[in-house]
Amino acid sequence: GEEAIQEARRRAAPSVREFKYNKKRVRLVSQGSDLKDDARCILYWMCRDQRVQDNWAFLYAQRLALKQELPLHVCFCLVPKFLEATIRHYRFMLRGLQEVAEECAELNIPFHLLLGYAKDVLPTFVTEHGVGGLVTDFSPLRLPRQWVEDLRERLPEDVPFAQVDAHNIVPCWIASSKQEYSARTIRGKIHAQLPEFLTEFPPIVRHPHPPSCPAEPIAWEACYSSLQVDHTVKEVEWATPGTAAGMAVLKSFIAERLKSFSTHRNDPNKAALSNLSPWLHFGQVSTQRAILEVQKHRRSYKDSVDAFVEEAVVRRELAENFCYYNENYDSVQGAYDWAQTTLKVHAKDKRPYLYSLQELEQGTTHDPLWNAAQLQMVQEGKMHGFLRMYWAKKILEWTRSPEEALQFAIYLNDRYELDGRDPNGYVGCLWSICGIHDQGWAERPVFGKIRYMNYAGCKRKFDVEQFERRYAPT
Ligand code: FO1
Repeated sequence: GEEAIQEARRRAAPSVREFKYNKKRVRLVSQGSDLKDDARCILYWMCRDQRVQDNWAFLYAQRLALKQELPLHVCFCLVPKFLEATIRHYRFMLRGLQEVAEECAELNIPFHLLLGYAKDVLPTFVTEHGVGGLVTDFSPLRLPRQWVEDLRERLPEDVPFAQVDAHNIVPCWIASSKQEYSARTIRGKIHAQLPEFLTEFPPIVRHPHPPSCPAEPIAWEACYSSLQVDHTVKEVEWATPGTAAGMAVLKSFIAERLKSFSTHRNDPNKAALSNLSPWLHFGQVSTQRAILEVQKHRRSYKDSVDAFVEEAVVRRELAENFCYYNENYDSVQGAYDWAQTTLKVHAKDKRPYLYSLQELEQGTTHDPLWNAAQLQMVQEGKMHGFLRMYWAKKILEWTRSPEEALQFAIYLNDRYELDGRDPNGYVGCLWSICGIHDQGWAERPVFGKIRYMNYAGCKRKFDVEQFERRYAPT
């Protein structure tokens, strides 16, 4: 069956020893010294890419360890809070990490769950374990970039520290060296580099050099008491955390939904989406793996495969590019001049409705479609992609200013969506409210030249009432 095929593929894939690793995926955070001959292990600080297989950062760390004939350790630094994340997100993440820890144990690689920020816990860990090389993964967001920078400043000077973009297919800093204007300007750059980077992964192998000390057992339930997060936003039932469950969703997407992706992905009543974003956000499933698997069906479903590559690669990597090169990625100042100007011109326009954050959060506006979308997000932790645009644009229309609209949209997205707190989320909100990566449209009240969407337009596209019936207030 499928497992035997997977196993055969793993055996056929070149091993990490003989594999020619593309060093463009790697950059040095700090040089270290060549004289580190007292090294006792290599450490992968896992952060964004929370999986064992299909992970270029993990592979780079194992490769270093094999070359130097050293044990390999993996750690994760659990921070007490992260943006608007709630217990919904932490449980999803920690259950996934539990699977990572089990898989690491089978591979002779100790996994350490460290409580606190990297800068506070890793310098001691590095010294005590004799870490001779540190590898981490990459996120373009402000906070994780600060974590890396803070650690660099406190790390013993002789320890080389490398960063690998394990999330993107084309590494973010290679895809483009500047902020791209739109999908049109980045698409060609991404596609030109796919043959080089969209390659099969070698497997992480059972590590031949045993650790000098075994990993201390992890008290998974106890670590929840270190968190300072809201416990009222509950876990969702439909999304089982972890790589195995995420890979099963990928499989069901290919078997059941891929065929209608090109035709029905904008219909919130149809099951046509991959639904992978929670697992992709936490790195439990690699986007590159998803693309490699989906592309095998290009002969049967060419339009769907192309549409999926456009969304999962081009649009996603455009979002990474925006956050990486624009320090105002989550504020109106991040928008183009034309958009900031047009929003200012219309700042005093009368809003047809004005809602407070609480009214929005509870889904008690006059618009049953908007309320249903909001409830879908609150109850299921995932709003349909098409409705995300409508949802955010109405927040612009119904709040006092674009600044307030963006603040509310990001707050709600980060608090309820399993895939919130992600470049895609910020870019989605800025696209809807501030016209980022979009063009100017016919001028109208409140929106100015920002693209407008309305209820009547939705009605033309899908059965709005069917969707509204699905999400009644509880
Ligand atoms: N990464 C960590 O290294 N430690 C954490 O404690 C942590 C919590 C966390 C909570 C919610 C969430 O959405 C992501 C979280 N991440 C955490 C992952 C990661 O830092 C981010 O997903 C990326 O940096 C986003 O690009």
